[in-house]
Amino acid sequence: MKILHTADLHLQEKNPETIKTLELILTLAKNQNVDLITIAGDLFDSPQDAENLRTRIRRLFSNLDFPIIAIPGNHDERVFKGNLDFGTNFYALINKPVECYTLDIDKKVNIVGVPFISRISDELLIELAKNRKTDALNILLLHCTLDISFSKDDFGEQEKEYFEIDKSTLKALNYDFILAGHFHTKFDRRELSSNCTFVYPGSPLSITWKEIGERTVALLDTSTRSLGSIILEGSFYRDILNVKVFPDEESNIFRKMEEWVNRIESDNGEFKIIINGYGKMDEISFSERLEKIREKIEIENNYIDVTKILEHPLYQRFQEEIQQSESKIEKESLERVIIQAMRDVTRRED
Ligand SMILES: [Mn+2]
Repeated sequence: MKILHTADLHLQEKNPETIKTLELILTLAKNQNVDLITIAGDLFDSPQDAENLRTRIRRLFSNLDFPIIAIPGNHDERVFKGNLDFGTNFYALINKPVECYTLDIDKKVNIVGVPFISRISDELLIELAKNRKTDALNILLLHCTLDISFSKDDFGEQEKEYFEIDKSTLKALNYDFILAGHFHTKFDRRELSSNCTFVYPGSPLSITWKEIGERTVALLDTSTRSLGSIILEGSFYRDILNVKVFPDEESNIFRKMEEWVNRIESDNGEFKIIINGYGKMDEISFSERLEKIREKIEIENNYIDVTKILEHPLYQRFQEEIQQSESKIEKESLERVIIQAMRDVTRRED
């Protein structure tokens, strides 16, 4: 059985890209012939969005060849209660502490969903152990913060503390796959043990400037136990190119920026180049050459012409010393430090 797994769509009435992303996911699911879609929380950005979008979503989630099952996350905790109709193929696992789901086509796959919960409890752990089936492939759906060294920024908003759970607790539950949500940044797969795989699919579109790069969903084939990511073509994403200029590297840097812009030109998103560093090219010529790129893209230009410093006798003496160094990286970083130091000194002299 094939499962397309996603989370954190954050459907928002005021952001049409979120609805478009859902349509792209449904199309991809059809093309991949999946048997099931799982959504591990935050399908909706807020209860108000769920209320306003429900009839549109009902049309999208009906007349499909596969079911869609979802658990509530911290953004849509209560929205599925009260017999509301989100479509004939849609089913939310809302019974606490856990709710099980099996598909007619494959009773050997046991899916256990954990609806919104703010912190781990003994009751939950007992129920998770109880609902694991010994003669089936066990899949856990979870909206959680795994105790791996992510930064707060990797999750939606400032909510790292939401339902924290550690790897050893999860591993001990002995589920084959943990299909998770809440971590937006990117697809992240970890082997918790030789037969327990944890995956964050990454949010399928960029919601803020924290979700950078092409967006993905996860695809699990239960018969081969293979789990990978697929790029969700056409989905809105943001990307940043950071470049560091260095004397004599100016043309290479321009080539790099132009190639990057050409590559993303047809993509759906917002893109930014951030330029730092120093060079010999004068700043006006540098900016003029940037204008051609800037027509298409936002550029933050912090470039500094340091010709004067490079010609300074003190710098040239440093240069001779530095040339002794074998490694190019070391040379460059030393030169950067010296250029910066000399800028500080000469600014003070002015
Ligand atoms: Mn989220």
